[in-house]
Amino acid sequence: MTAPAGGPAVSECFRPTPEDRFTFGLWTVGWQGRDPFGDATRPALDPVETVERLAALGAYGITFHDDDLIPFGASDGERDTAVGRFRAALDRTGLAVPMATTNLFTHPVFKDGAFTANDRDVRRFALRKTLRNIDLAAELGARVYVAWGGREGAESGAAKDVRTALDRMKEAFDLLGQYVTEQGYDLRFAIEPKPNEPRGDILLPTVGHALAFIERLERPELVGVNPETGHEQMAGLNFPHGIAQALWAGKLFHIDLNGQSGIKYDQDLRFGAGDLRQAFWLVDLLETAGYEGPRHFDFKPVRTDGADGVWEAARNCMRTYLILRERAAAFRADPDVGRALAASRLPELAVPTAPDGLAGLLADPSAYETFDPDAAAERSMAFEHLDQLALEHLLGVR
Ligand SMILES: [Mn+2]
Repeated sequence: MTAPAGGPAVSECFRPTPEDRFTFGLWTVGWQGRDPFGDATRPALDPVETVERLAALGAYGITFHDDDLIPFGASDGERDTAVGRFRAALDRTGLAVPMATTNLFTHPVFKDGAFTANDRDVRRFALRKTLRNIDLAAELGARVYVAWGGREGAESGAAKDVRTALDRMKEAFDLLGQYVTEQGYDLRFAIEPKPNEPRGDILLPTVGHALAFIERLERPELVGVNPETGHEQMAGLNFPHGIAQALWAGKLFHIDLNGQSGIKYDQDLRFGAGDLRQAFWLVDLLETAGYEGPRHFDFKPVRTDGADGVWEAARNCMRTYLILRERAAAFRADPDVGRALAASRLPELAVPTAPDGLAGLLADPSAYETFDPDAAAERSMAFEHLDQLALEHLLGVR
């Protein structure tokens, strides 16, 4: 793509501003490179430095797990100091905290899960830990509270009675919903599905499972989903399709953007790495569907790089989103695309199938008696041309 004549150089385009609503988890840029096979390759980051750096890069906000900000087991005094420094950095930079979440997976106490641990004491502790951080989230102005149940699952059949575990999961979300209602917090929950890792199989493994679960809760209006690109793709699913269904259900409360190359371990690549075509369609969807929530990046800067790579990856997540936003807008504005969409009968999909109702459908001979299925089967859908137009816009040659 080329910069407009007389306009800024291409390197100056695609600079994020807070209006773009890009947010990052404290744990993302803060990832030290510790993996199951190797130790940390980078030193710990001070949350205050993270706030300052992200604000300077043009981000809108920052998110955190309780333990990212306040080390597990910290005294009340240590907690107040950590929160005070963080809050001062937010005030200084104007960075928002639109979302917070609970770490219910790192400490060994959560080895069999949190809300669905067989051990009842662990379930009660997990709820209290969550409620405590909900108070902090509300204080800092968060509107969404994410729940990723990474340890809610099993490696073997008899170890978890899944139907009973789902009863306990429902009990937990019903209590959380009661709490925010009674406290008067303007805070909704977003369940983050994931099929596996760290557990062999995790409960509520996909967007679809989570959407079905939410409808069984006492306060379903308070609970939506926080789908993550890589998590759906680890299950071989089409991420934009899952997002479209969440939007259709009015349940896309938050989104985790990153990259993943196919069905393998959770790669947490920066946004745009992995399946670039799905990233293009995702941005097209978010930008045309009226999604107004944060564009939250949940990724891990590659373990091979130092601090330079960390901040470059953060910048690149936002830059790639903005490039794809421009490419998707160019696709939608292209008159050739308009004609190709018409040839592929997309406008016709928006026409209700039987606006005259069941009686009209049954009384219409053209719907069955005189319908010629062979003739209809001969109509080309012309999808090939449409897809190539999209690819060429994505590649920047149109
Ligand atoms: Mn992930």
